[in-house]
Amino acid sequence: MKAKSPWSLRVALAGWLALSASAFATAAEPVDESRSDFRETAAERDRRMSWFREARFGMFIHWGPYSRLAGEWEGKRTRFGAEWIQERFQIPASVYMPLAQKWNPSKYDARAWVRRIKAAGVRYICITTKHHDGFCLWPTKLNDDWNIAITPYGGDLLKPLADACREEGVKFCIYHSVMDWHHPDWPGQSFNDLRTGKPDKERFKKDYLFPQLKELFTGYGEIGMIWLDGTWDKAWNSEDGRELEAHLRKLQPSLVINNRSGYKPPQPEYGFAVGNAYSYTLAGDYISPEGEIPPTGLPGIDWETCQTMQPPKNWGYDRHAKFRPFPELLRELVDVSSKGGNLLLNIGPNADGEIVPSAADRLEQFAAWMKVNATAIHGTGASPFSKLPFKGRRTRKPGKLFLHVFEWPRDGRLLVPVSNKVSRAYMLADAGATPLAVSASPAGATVSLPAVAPDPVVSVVVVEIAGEPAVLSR
Ligand code: FHN
Repeated sequence: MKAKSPWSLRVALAGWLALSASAFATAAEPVDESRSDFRETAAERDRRMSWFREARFGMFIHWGPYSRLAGEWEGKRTRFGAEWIQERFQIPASVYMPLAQKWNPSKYDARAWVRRIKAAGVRYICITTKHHDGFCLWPTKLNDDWNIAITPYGGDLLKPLADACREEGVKFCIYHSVMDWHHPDWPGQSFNDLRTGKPDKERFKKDYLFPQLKELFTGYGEIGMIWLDGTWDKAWNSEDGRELEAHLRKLQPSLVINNRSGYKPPQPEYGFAVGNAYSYTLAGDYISPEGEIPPTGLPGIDWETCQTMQPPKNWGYDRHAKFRPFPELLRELVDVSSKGGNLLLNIGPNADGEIVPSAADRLEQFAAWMKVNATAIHGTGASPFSKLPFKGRRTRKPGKLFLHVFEWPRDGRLLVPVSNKVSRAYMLADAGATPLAVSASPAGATVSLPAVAPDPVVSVVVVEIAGEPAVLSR
Protein backbone atom coordinates (compact mmCIF):
# COMPACT_ATOMS: atom_id res chain seq x y z
CA MET A 1 0.00 0.00 0.00
CA LYS A 2 1.46 3.43 -1.03
CA ALA A 3 2.34 5.40 2.06
CA LYS A 4 -0.12 8.26 2.40
CA SER A 5 0.47 11.49 4.27
CA PRO A 6 -0.95 11.66 7.79
CA TRP A 7 -3.21 14.30 6.26
CA SER A 8 -5.15 11.60 4.38
CA LEU A 9 -5.60 9.74 7.65
CA ARG A 10 -6.95 12.88 9.30
CA VAL A 11 -9.44 13.42 6.47
CA ALA A 12 -10.53 9.78 6.60
CA LEU A 13 -10.73 9.94 10.37
CA ALA A 14 -12.94 13.02 10.21
CA GLY A 15 -15.27 10.99 8.02
CA TRP A 16 -15.27 8.10 10.50
CA LEU A 17 -15.92 10.43 13.43
CA ALA A 18 -18.86 11.96 11.60
CA LEU A 19 -20.19 8.48 10.81
CA SER A 20 -20.05 7.38 14.40
CA ALA A 21 -21.91 10.49 15.51
CA SER A 22 -24.20 8.37 17.67
CA ALA A 23 -21.23 7.26 19.73
CA PHE A 24 -20.22 10.73 20.78
CA ALA A 25 -22.78 13.17 19.56
CA THR A 26 -22.52 16.81 20.43
CA ALA A 27 -25.77 18.75 20.79
CA ALA A 28 -25.45 20.09 17.23
CA GLU A 29 -24.71 16.75 15.55
CA PRO A 30 -27.54 14.46 14.43
CA VAL A 31 -27.63 11.10 16.25
CA ASP A 32 -28.17 7.83 14.38
CA GLU A 33 -30.73 6.32 16.76
CA SER A 34 -30.66 3.02 14.91
CA ARG A 35 -27.22 2.27 16.30
CA SER A 36 -27.96 2.45 20.00
CA ASP A 37 -29.42 4.79 22.57
CA PHE A 38 -25.86 5.38 23.77
CA ARG A 39 -25.14 9.08 23.44
CA GLU A 40 -22.21 11.08 24.69
CA THR A 41 -20.51 14.32 23.78
CA ALA A 42 -16.83 14.41 22.81
CA ALA A 43 -16.07 15.81 26.29
CA GLU A 44 -17.97 12.93 27.96
CA ARG A 45 -16.01 10.46 25.81
CA ASP A 46 -12.72 12.07 26.84
CA ARG A 47 -13.72 11.69 30.49
CA ARG A 48 -14.74 8.04 29.94
CA MET A 49 -11.48 7.25 28.12
CA SER A 50 -9.23 9.24 30.46
CA TRP A 51 -8.12 6.33 32.75
CA PHE A 52 -7.27 4.24 29.65
CA ARG A 53 -5.20 7.04 28.09
CA GLU A 54 -3.38 7.73 31.36
CA ALA A 55 -2.62 4.03 31.95
CA ARG A 56 -0.27 3.37 28.99
CA PHE A 57 0.52 -0.13 30.37
CA GLY A 58 -1.89 -3.06 30.79
CA MET A 59 -1.44 -6.79 31.42
CA PHE A 60 -3.21 -9.44 29.35
CA ILE A 61 -3.77 -12.81 31.06
CA HIS A 62 -4.62 -15.87 28.96
CA TRP A 63 -5.58 -18.75 31.24
CA GLY A 64 -7.75 -21.83 30.70
CA PRO A 65 -7.76 -25.62 30.30
CA TYR A 66 -5.20 -25.17 27.48
CA SER A 67 -2.77 -24.03 30.20
CA ARG A 68 -2.68 -27.65 31.39
CA LEU A 69 -1.33 -28.70 27.96
CA ALA A 70 1.08 -25.72 27.76
CA GLY A 71 1.62 -26.07 24.01
CA GLU A 72 2.05 -29.84 23.81
CA TRP A 73 -0.38 -32.63 22.87
CA GLU A 74 0.56 -36.31 22.64
CA GLY A 75 4.21 -35.34 22.29
CA LYS A 76 3.56 -32.85 19.49
CA ARG A 77 4.07 -29.07 19.94
CA THR A 78 1.74 -26.30 18.80
CA ARG A 79 4.76 -24.11 17.84
CA PHE A 80 2.48 -21.04 18.22
CA GLY A 81 -0.88 -20.25 19.76
CA ALA A 82 -0.72 -22.56 22.79
CA GLU A 83 -4.28 -21.44 23.56
CA TRP A 84 -5.39 -22.77 20.15
CA ILE A 85 -4.22 -26.31 20.92
CA GLN A 86 -7.72 -27.79 20.61
CA GLU A 87 -7.91 -26.47 17.07
CA ARG A 88 -4.28 -27.23 16.14
CA PHE A 89 -4.76 -30.91 16.93
CA GLN A 90 -8.52 -31.05 16.24
CA ILE A 91 -9.20 -32.35 19.74
CA PRO A 92 -12.92 -33.16 20.06
CA ALA A 93 -14.85 -32.04 23.13
CA SER A 94 -15.22 -35.65 24.22
CA VAL A 95 -11.42 -35.76 24.67
CA TYR A 96 -10.81 -32.10 25.65
CA MET A 97 -13.47 -31.91 28.38
CA PRO A 98 -11.91 -34.49 30.72
CA LEU A 99 -8.79 -32.28 30.60
CA ALA A 100 -10.67 -29.36 32.08
CA GLN A 101 -12.38 -31.63 34.57
CA LYS A 102 -8.95 -32.28 36.11
CA TRP A 103 -7.85 -28.61 36.17
CA ASN A 104 -6.99 -27.51 39.71
CA PRO A 105 -5.07 -24.18 39.91
CA SER A 106 -4.33 -24.86 43.57
CA LYS A 107 -1.52 -22.31 43.75
CA TYR A 108 -3.63 -19.44 42.41
CA ASP A 109 -3.22 -16.34 44.58
CA ALA A 110 -4.97 -13.43 42.88
CA ARG A 111 -3.79 -10.86 45.42
CA ALA A 112 -0.16 -11.89 44.92
CA TRP A 113 -0.62 -11.73 41.14
CA VAL A 114 -2.08 -8.21 41.29
CA ARG A 115 0.60 -6.90 43.65
CA ARG A 116 3.40 -8.25 41.46
CA ILE A 117 1.77 -6.90 38.28
CA LYS A 118 0.98 -3.52 39.84
CA ALA A 119 4.59 -3.15 41.03
CA ALA A 120 5.63 -3.53 37.37
CA GLY A 121 3.81 -0.28 36.63
CA VAL A 122 0.75 -1.95 35.10
CA ARG A 123 -2.48 0.04 35.52
CA TYR A 124 -5.07 -2.46 34.20
CA ILE A 125 -5.40 -6.25 34.01
CA CYS A 126 -7.43 -7.97 31.28
CA ILE A 127 -8.13 -11.68 31.89
CA THR A 128 -9.75 -14.21 29.58
CA THR A 129 -13.19 -14.91 31.01
CA LYS A 130 -13.79 -17.31 28.10
CA HIS A 131 -11.45 -18.01 25.22
CA HIS A 132 -12.34 -19.73 21.93
CA ASP A 133 -12.61 -23.16 23.59
CA GLY A 134 -15.66 -21.78 25.37
CA PHE A 135 -14.51 -22.71 28.88
CA CYS A 136 -15.75 -20.15 31.43
CA LEU A 137 -13.45 -19.08 34.26
CA TRP A 138 -16.47 -18.18 36.40
CA PRO A 139 -19.33 -20.46 37.62
CA THR A 140 -21.79 -19.31 34.98
CA LYS A 141 -25.42 -20.39 35.34
CA LEU A 142 -25.71 -20.61 31.58
CA ASN A 143 -24.00 -23.92 31.13
CA ASP A 144 -23.58 -26.74 33.60
CA ASP A 145 -20.74 -28.64 32.00
CA TRP A 146 -18.14 -26.17 30.79
CA ASN A 147 -17.04 -23.80 33.50
CA ILE A 148 -14.75 -23.66 36.54
CA ALA A 149 -17.46 -25.21 38.78
CA ILE A 150 -16.88 -28.61 37.13
CA THR A 151 -13.21 -28.66 38.19
CA PRO A 152 -11.61 -29.77 41.47
CA TYR A 153 -10.90 -26.07 42.07
CA GLY A 154 -14.65 -25.50 42.01
CA GLY A 155 -14.49 -21.80 43.00
CA ASP A 156 -14.60 -18.65 40.86
CA LEU A 157 -11.31 -17.60 39.22
CA LEU A 158 -12.56 -14.12 38.31
CA LYS A 159 -13.98 -12.93 41.63
CA PRO A 160 -10.68 -13.03 43.61
CA LEU A 161 -8.97 -11.15 40.78
CA ALA A 162 -11.71 -8.53 40.51
CA ASP A 163 -11.58 -8.01 44.29
CA ALA A 164 -7.78 -7.82 44.37
CA CYS A 165 -7.74 -5.32 41.50
CA ARG A 166 -10.22 -3.12 43.29
CA GLU A 167 -8.29 -3.30 46.58
CA GLU A 168 -4.99 -2.53 44.83
CA GLY A 169 -6.34 0.24 42.59
CA VAL A 170 -5.77 -1.64 39.32
CA LYS A 171 -8.55 -1.53 36.70
CA PHE A 172 -10.22 -4.95 36.31
CA CYS A 173 -10.86 -5.65 32.65
CA ILE A 174 -12.03 -8.74 30.78
CA TYR A 175 -11.34 -10.53 27.53
CA HIS A 176 -14.34 -12.37 26.06
CA SER A 177 -14.31 -14.51 22.94
CA VAL A 178 -17.50 -14.47 20.86
CA MET A 179 -16.26 -17.49 18.91
CA ASP A 180 -17.11 -20.57 20.98
CA TRP A 181 -15.90 -23.97 19.78
CA HIS A 182 -18.02 -25.70 22.44
CA HIS A 183 -21.48 -24.15 22.59
CA PRO A 184 -24.01 -26.08 20.50
CA ASP A 185 -25.53 -22.88 19.11
CA TRP A 186 -22.30 -21.24 17.94
CA PRO A 187 -22.79 -21.22 14.15
CA GLY A 188 -19.08 -21.16 13.26
CA GLN A 189 -16.15 -23.57 13.75
CA SER A 190 -16.86 -26.12 16.49
CA PHE A 191 -15.06 -29.11 18.03
CA ASN A 192 -18.04 -30.24 20.05
CA ASP A 193 -18.56 -33.79 18.87
CA LEU A 194 -21.14 -34.21 21.64
CA ARG A 195 -23.50 -31.48 20.52
CA THR A 196 -26.89 -32.27 19.07
CA GLY A 197 -29.35 -30.12 17.09
CA LYS A 198 -28.60 -27.34 14.62
CA PRO A 199 -26.57 -24.28 15.67
CA ASP A 200 -28.69 -21.16 15.95
CA LYS A 201 -26.93 -17.75 16.06
CA GLU A 202 -29.91 -15.77 17.37
CA ARG A 203 -30.38 -18.28 20.19
CA PHE A 204 -26.62 -18.15 20.85
CA LYS A 205 -26.80 -14.36 21.24
CA LYS A 206 -30.08 -14.09 23.13
CA ASP A 207 -29.83 -17.16 25.40
CA TYR A 208 -26.08 -17.40 25.93
CA LEU A 209 -23.68 -14.62 24.87
CA PHE A 210 -25.75 -11.65 26.00
CA PRO A 211 -26.95 -13.21 29.30
CA GLN A 212 -23.37 -14.32 30.09
CA LEU A 213 -22.14 -10.78 29.58
CA LYS A 214 -24.91 -9.64 31.92
CA GLU A 215 -23.61 -12.11 34.54
CA LEU A 216 -20.13 -10.61 34.20
CA PHE A 217 -21.30 -7.00 34.28
CA THR A 218 -23.53 -7.49 37.30
CA GLY A 219 -21.43 -9.86 39.37
CA TYR A 220 -17.91 -8.40 39.49
CA GLY A 221 -18.27 -4.69 40.15
CA GLU A 222 -17.37 -2.06 37.59
CA ILE A 223 -15.35 -3.43 34.68
CA GLY A 224 -12.95 -0.97 33.08
CA MET A 225 -12.74 -2.41 29.59
CA ILE A 226 -13.89 -5.40 27.56
CA TRP A 227 -11.51 -6.94 25.05
CA LEU A 228 -13.84 -8.69 22.59
CA ASP A 229 -12.32 -11.22 20.23
CA GLY A 230 -13.11 -14.07 17.85
CA THR A 231 -15.51 -12.24 15.54
CA TRP A 232 -13.78 -12.99 12.23
CA ASP A 233 -15.79 -16.14 11.53
CA LYS A 234 -18.05 -15.49 8.54
CA ALA A 235 -20.93 -16.71 10.73
CA TRP A 236 -20.69 -13.39 12.63
CA ASN A 237 -21.39 -10.13 10.79
CA SER A 238 -21.19 -6.38 11.29
CA GLU A 239 -24.82 -6.14 12.44
CA ASP A 240 -24.15 -8.81 15.10
CA GLY A 241 -21.22 -6.70 16.24
CA ARG A 242 -23.30 -3.53 16.38
CA GLU A 243 -25.91 -5.34 18.47
CA LEU A 244 -23.19 -6.66 20.79
CA GLU A 245 -21.73 -3.17 21.30
CA ALA A 246 -25.19 -1.72 21.98
CA HIS A 247 -25.85 -4.47 24.55
CA LEU A 248 -22.59 -3.67 26.34
CA ARG A 249 -23.23 0.09 26.32
CA LYS A 250 -26.56 -0.59 28.04
CA LEU A 251 -24.95 -2.90 30.62
CA GLN A 252 -22.31 -0.34 31.60
CA PRO A 253 -22.19 3.09 29.84
CA SER A 254 -18.78 3.86 31.40
CA LEU A 255 -17.22 0.78 29.75
CA VAL A 256 -14.32 1.05 27.30
CA ILE A 257 -14.82 -1.36 24.40
CA ASN A 258 -12.10 -2.49 22.00
CA ASN A 259 -12.61 -2.73 18.25
CA ARG A 260 -13.34 -6.45 17.89
CA SER A 261 -17.13 -6.71 18.36
CA GLY A 262 -17.38 -7.51 14.66
CA TYR A 263 -19.08 -4.18 13.94
CA LYS A 264 -17.41 -2.70 10.88
CA PRO A 265 -18.46 0.81 9.83
CA PRO A 266 -16.77 2.26 6.71
CA GLN A 267 -13.02 2.13 7.28
CA PRO A 268 -10.35 4.77 6.58
CA GLU A 269 -7.01 4.04 4.96
CA TYR A 270 -4.25 4.36 7.51
CA GLY A 271 -1.65 5.29 4.94
CA PHE A 272 0.79 2.57 6.06
CA ALA A 273 0.99 -1.19 5.67
CA VAL A 274 -0.63 -3.14 8.53
CA GLY A 275 0.14 -6.77 9.38
CA ASN A 276 -3.21 -7.77 10.88
CA ALA A 277 -6.04 -5.71 9.32
CA TYR A 278 -8.64 -7.23 11.69
CA SER A 279 -6.83 -5.72 14.66
CA TYR A 280 -6.82 -2.29 13.00
CA THR A 281 -10.61 -2.22 12.38
CA LEU A 282 -11.81 1.24 13.37
CA ALA A 283 -14.73 0.43 15.69
CA GLY A 284 -15.62 0.55 19.38
CA ASP A 285 -13.47 2.90 21.45
CA TYR A 286 -9.99 1.92 20.38
CA ILE A 287 -8.05 -0.20 17.91
CA SER A 288 -5.95 -3.19 18.99
CA PRO A 289 -2.89 -3.74 16.74
CA GLU A 290 -1.69 -7.24 17.49
CA GLY A 291 2.04 -7.79 17.86
CA GLU A 292 2.73 -4.62 15.88
CA ILE A 293 3.17 -0.92 16.62
CA PRO A 294 1.92 1.76 14.21
CA PRO A 295 4.94 3.49 12.55
CA THR A 296 3.76 6.85 13.84
CA GLY A 297 1.19 8.00 16.38
CA LEU A 298 -2.47 8.01 15.26
CA PRO A 299 -3.78 11.46 16.25
CA GLY A 300 -7.46 11.27 17.18
CA ILE A 301 -7.45 7.47 17.45
CA ASP A 302 -7.07 5.59 20.74
CA TRP A 303 -5.01 2.45 20.31
CA GLU A 304 -3.37 -0.36 22.25
CA THR A 305 -0.79 -2.81 20.94
CA CYS A 306 -1.23 -6.28 22.44
CA GLN A 307 1.91 -8.35 22.65
CA THR A 308 3.03 -11.72 23.97
CA MET A 309 6.14 -12.49 26.00
CA GLN A 310 6.42 -15.89 24.27
CA PRO A 311 6.69 -15.46 20.50
CA PRO A 312 5.41 -16.30 18.11
CA LYS A 313 1.90 -15.52 19.29
CA ASN A 314 1.78 -17.75 22.36
CA TRP A 315 -0.85 -16.12 24.54
CA GLY A 316 -1.52 -19.23 26.63
CA TYR A 317 1.57 -20.52 28.48
CA ASP A 318 3.83 -22.67 26.30
CA ARG A 319 6.28 -24.78 28.28
CA HIS A 320 8.80 -24.84 25.44
CA ALA A 321 8.67 -21.36 23.87
CA LYS A 322 11.35 -18.85 24.83
CA PHE A 323 10.53 -15.54 26.50
CA ARG A 324 11.37 -12.24 24.81
CA PRO A 325 14.25 -10.41 26.53
CA PHE A 326 13.30 -7.66 28.95
CA PRO A 327 15.12 -4.85 27.05
CA GLU A 328 12.95 -5.58 24.00
CA LEU A 329 9.78 -5.48 26.12
CA LEU A 330 10.71 -2.25 27.89
CA ARG A 331 11.67 -0.44 24.68
CA GLU A 332 8.35 -1.58 23.21
CA LEU A 333 6.49 0.06 26.12
CA VAL A 334 8.50 3.26 25.59
CA ASP A 335 7.91 3.19 21.82
CA VAL A 336 4.15 2.72 22.21
CA SER A 337 3.93 5.43 24.87
CA SER A 338 5.91 7.86 22.69
CA LYS A 339 3.26 7.42 19.99
CA GLY A 340 0.34 7.99 22.33
CA GLY A 341 -0.71 4.33 22.57
CA ASN A 342 -0.96 1.64 25.26
CA LEU A 343 0.88 -1.67 25.56
CA LEU A 344 -1.18 -4.69 26.66
CA LEU A 345 1.55 -7.20 27.49
CA ASN A 346 0.46 -10.80 27.97
CA ILE A 347 1.37 -13.41 30.55
CA GLY A 348 0.12 -16.99 30.48
CA PRO A 349 -0.05 -18.43 34.01
CA ASN A 350 0.60 -22.16 34.32
CA ALA A 351 -2.08 -24.73 35.16
CA ASP A 352 -1.28 -24.50 38.88
CA GLY A 353 -2.06 -20.78 38.87
CA GLU A 354 1.49 -19.51 39.08
CA ILE A 355 3.12 -16.69 37.13
CA VAL A 356 5.99 -18.72 35.70
CA PRO A 357 9.54 -17.66 36.70
CA SER A 358 10.51 -16.23 33.30
CA ALA A 359 7.45 -13.97 33.32
CA ALA A 360 7.90 -13.08 36.99
CA ASP A 361 11.50 -12.13 36.32
CA ARG A 362 10.45 -9.69 33.59
CA LEU A 363 7.80 -8.19 35.83
CA GLU A 364 10.47 -7.60 38.47
CA GLN A 365 12.69 -5.86 35.93
CA PHE A 366 9.76 -3.66 34.88
CA ALA A 367 9.16 -2.89 38.57
CA ALA A 368 12.76 -1.77 39.08
CA TRP A 369 12.67 0.50 36.00
CA MET A 370 9.20 1.88 36.76
CA LYS A 371 10.18 2.68 40.35
CA VAL A 372 12.51 5.33 38.90
CA ASN A 373 10.84 6.24 35.60
CA ALA A 374 7.07 5.68 35.84
CA THR A 375 6.34 9.40 35.51
CA ALA A 376 7.87 9.32 32.03
CA ILE A 377 5.24 6.73 30.97
CA HIS A 378 1.97 7.08 32.95
CA GLY A 379 -0.15 10.04 31.91
CA THR A 380 2.24 11.12 29.17
CA GLY A 381 1.26 12.35 25.73
CA ALA A 382 2.64 11.47 22.33
CA SER A 383 5.95 12.93 21.29
CA PRO A 384 5.91 16.19 19.35
CA PHE A 385 8.79 14.95 17.21
CA SER A 386 8.59 12.90 14.05
CA LYS A 387 12.24 11.87 14.45
CA LEU A 388 15.09 12.51 16.87
CA PRO A 389 18.87 12.81 16.47
CA PHE A 390 19.53 9.97 18.93
CA LYS A 391 18.49 6.33 19.36
CA GLY A 392 15.55 6.52 21.67
CA ARG A 393 12.04 7.85 22.07
CA ARG A 394 10.33 10.75 23.78
CA THR A 395 7.18 11.26 25.77
CA ARG A 396 5.86 14.47 27.25
CA LYS A 397 3.81 16.17 29.93
CA PRO A 398 2.98 19.89 30.15
CA GLY A 399 6.30 21.75 30.49
CA LYS A 400 8.36 18.55 30.35
CA LEU A 401 9.94 16.43 27.66
CA PHE A 402 11.10 12.94 28.68
CA LEU A 403 13.92 11.76 26.44
CA HIS A 404 14.24 7.97 26.66
CA VAL A 405 17.78 7.26 25.54
CA PHE A 406 18.39 3.70 24.30
CA GLU A 407 22.02 4.18 23.22
CA TRP A 408 24.14 6.57 25.28
CA PRO A 409 25.73 9.15 22.95
CA ARG A 410 29.51 8.62 22.76
CA ASP A 411 30.17 12.39 22.78
CA GLY A 412 28.00 12.80 25.89
CA ARG A 413 25.77 15.34 24.16
CA LEU A 414 22.04 15.08 23.45
CA LEU A 415 20.45 17.43 20.92
CA VAL A 416 16.80 18.29 21.57
CA PRO A 417 15.42 19.93 18.38
CA VAL A 418 13.24 22.60 19.99
CA SER A 419 13.63 26.38 19.94
CA ASN A 420 12.10 26.74 23.40
CA LYS A 421 14.29 28.04 26.21
CA VAL A 422 15.22 25.09 28.46
CA SER A 423 14.76 26.07 32.09
CA ARG A 424 16.27 22.87 33.47
CA ALA A 425 17.56 19.48 32.38
CA TYR A 426 18.36 16.53 34.66
CA MET A 427 18.45 12.73 34.82
CA LEU A 428 15.18 11.26 36.07
CA ALA A 429 17.24 8.63 37.90
CA ASP A 430 19.01 11.40 39.84
CA ALA A 431 16.93 11.90 42.99
CA GLY A 432 18.71 15.22 43.53
CA ALA A 433 17.85 16.32 39.97
CA THR A 434 21.34 17.80 39.57
CA PRO A 435 21.02 20.32 36.71
CA LEU A 436 22.78 19.28 33.48
CA ALA A 437 24.51 21.91 31.33
CA VAL A 438 22.38 23.02 28.35
CA SER A 439 23.57 25.10 25.38
CA ALA A 440 21.26 26.66 22.78
CA SER A 441 21.96 26.75 19.03
CA PRO A 442 19.92 27.16 15.83
CA ALA A 443 19.61 23.33 15.84
CA GLY A 444 18.01 23.32 19.28
CA ALA A 445 19.12 22.68 22.87
CA THR A 446 22.14 20.46 23.55
CA VAL A 447 22.24 18.71 26.93
CA SER A 448 25.59 17.59 28.36
CA LEU A 449 25.08 14.12 29.78
CA PRO A 450 26.81 12.25 32.62
CA ALA A 451 29.61 9.97 31.44
CA VAL A 452 27.65 6.79 32.25
CA ALA A 453 24.02 6.00 31.50
CA PRO A 454 22.10 5.31 34.73
CA ASP A 455 20.19 2.45 33.11
CA PRO A 456 21.54 -0.18 30.69
CA VAL A 457 18.32 -0.30 28.67
CA VAL A 458 16.51 3.05 28.79
CA SER A 459 17.80 6.17 30.59
CA VAL A 460 15.47 9.15 30.86
CA VAL A 461 16.62 12.76 30.52
CA VAL A 462 14.08 15.36 31.65
CA VAL A 463 14.05 18.68 29.79
CA GLU A 464 11.84 21.40 31.24
CA ILE A 465 10.58 24.02 28.80
CA ALA A 466 8.04 26.81 28.92
CA GLY A 467 4.91 26.35 26.82
CA GLU A 468 4.32 23.97 23.92
CA PRO A 469 7.43 22.43 22.29
CA ALA A 470 8.43 24.54 19.27
CA VAL A 471 9.89 21.71 17.20
CA LEU A 472 12.70 22.51 14.79
CA SER A 473 12.26 20.50 11.60
CA ARG A 474 15.15 18.10 10.94
O1 FHN B 1 -7.20 -16.02 18.44
C1 FHN B 1 -6.89 -15.07 19.44
C2 FHN B 1 -5.62 -15.42 20.15
O2 FHN B 1 -5.73 -16.68 20.74
C3 FHN B 1 -5.34 -14.36 21.22
O3 FHN B 1 -6.39 -14.32 22.17
C4 FHN B 1 -5.19 -13.01 20.52
C5 FHN B 1 -4.90 -11.92 21.52
O4 FHN B 1 -4.79 -10.71 20.83
N1 FHN B 1 -6.43 -12.70 19.79
C6 FHN B 1 -6.83 -13.67 18.81
C7 FHN B 1 -5.93 -13.60 17.60
O5 FHN B 1 -6.06 -12.31 17.02
